[in-house]
Amino acid sequence: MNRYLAIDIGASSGRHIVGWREDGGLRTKEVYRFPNGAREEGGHLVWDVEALLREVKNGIGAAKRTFSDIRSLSIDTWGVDYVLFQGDRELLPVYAYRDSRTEDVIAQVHEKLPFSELYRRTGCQFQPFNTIYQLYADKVSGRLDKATDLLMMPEYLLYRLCGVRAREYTNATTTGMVSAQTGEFDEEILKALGYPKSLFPKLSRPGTVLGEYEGIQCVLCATHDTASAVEGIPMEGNEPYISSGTWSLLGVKTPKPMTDPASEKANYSNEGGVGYNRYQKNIMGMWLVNELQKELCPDRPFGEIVKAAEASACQILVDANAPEFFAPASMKSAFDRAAGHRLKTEGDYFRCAYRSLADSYRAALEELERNTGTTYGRLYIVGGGAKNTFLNRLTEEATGKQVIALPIEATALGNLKLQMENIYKTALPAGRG
Ligand code: LFR
Repeated sequence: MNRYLAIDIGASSGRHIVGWREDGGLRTKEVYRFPNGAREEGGHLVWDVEALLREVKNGIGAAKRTFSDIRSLSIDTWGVDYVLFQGDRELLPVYAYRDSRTEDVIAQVHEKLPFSELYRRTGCQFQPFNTIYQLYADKVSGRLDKATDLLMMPEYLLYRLCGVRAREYTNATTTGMVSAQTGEFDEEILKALGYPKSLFPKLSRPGTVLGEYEGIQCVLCATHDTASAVEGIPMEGNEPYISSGTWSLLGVKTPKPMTDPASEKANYSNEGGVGYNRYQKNIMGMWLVNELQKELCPDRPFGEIVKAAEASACQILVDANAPEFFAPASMKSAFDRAAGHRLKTEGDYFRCAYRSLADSYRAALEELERNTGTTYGRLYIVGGGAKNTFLNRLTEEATGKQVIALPIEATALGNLKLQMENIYKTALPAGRG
């Protein structure tokens, strides 16, 4: 039997899922799961990449103990974050995207390249944490001068397994520096911002076989987790989707990037897919709920939280995408401020969060339909958030669409799909070791 291992790491947890073909279908088994999160160090939010690598290896060990016939593996993670090498192997501290270090440099980037120009070139939505801004903070602080190489998070983890440094297309499109026309890094952008060209070589496509770790082939999947999620949705026709996790990514597949002024105004992104474009938008997602839970009732199971939200009569809606929710010291206070007064019960906070999310899905879908000129009947929801039947009902009511909530690990499925389709290709010499 040929089995394949998907390692899917999100900002708050990671999982190892083994998949194989059986009886004409795809069977999967989760073999390992671990928590993830940024921690504070020297006044910054950082990722502990060595700890992540240990977890990646622990999970591979668990997979091998469960199955002796694993043919290949791949890793996907959240987008935008990267490691900088200093010298051959040493890393500079690895910052997490919720760190505030880009605040002061965004205006400087836009002075050199106005956002409209960037959007026209890349189609990448404005997010204060896009790699393009993080790198400018590195430039200003002198870190970029010290950098000998750059890899995005999943590329780094794969490199540590198989010794091959590759740059993968779907995740590169989250940097805000990939040309919507050519699908490669935009040299004019690099030049205008003074980023060394040597850090941004040619991109590899999902499906490239890189090398080997303990007898298992290491493959590039669509290494941006959302790209893998979209690839993993068993969809009939082409309908909008929400990949619902820490973020809710709402979008639709389009043949090509759409970089017109209406898309820019709606702040829709164009991110790389496997043979298509993802026209999509970041919505704050379960981050709101998870942060409220941490603060209000860390020990309460989610089932009870949802029940309390259902029982509440709170009718307040807030703008779920307001920057105040991005990294507040207290999520509870952020809700109080947005509501204009203190909410009364725990249930009120969660109801407000869920209803506000559903309302932001409605608004984003309206923009999507207007900009694509297409009316859709259905909305697919995948990821952890798809299990929340209360939120699914609110979403159906708010959007008027038929919600098809699939409680599947779509990201892992997409990751596995690319491996299964490409494992028989010969290994490519994909870069420096
Ligand atoms: C989802 C995701 C989003 C990206 C955000 C930050 O996990 O990858 O697509 O905008 O994380 O990287």
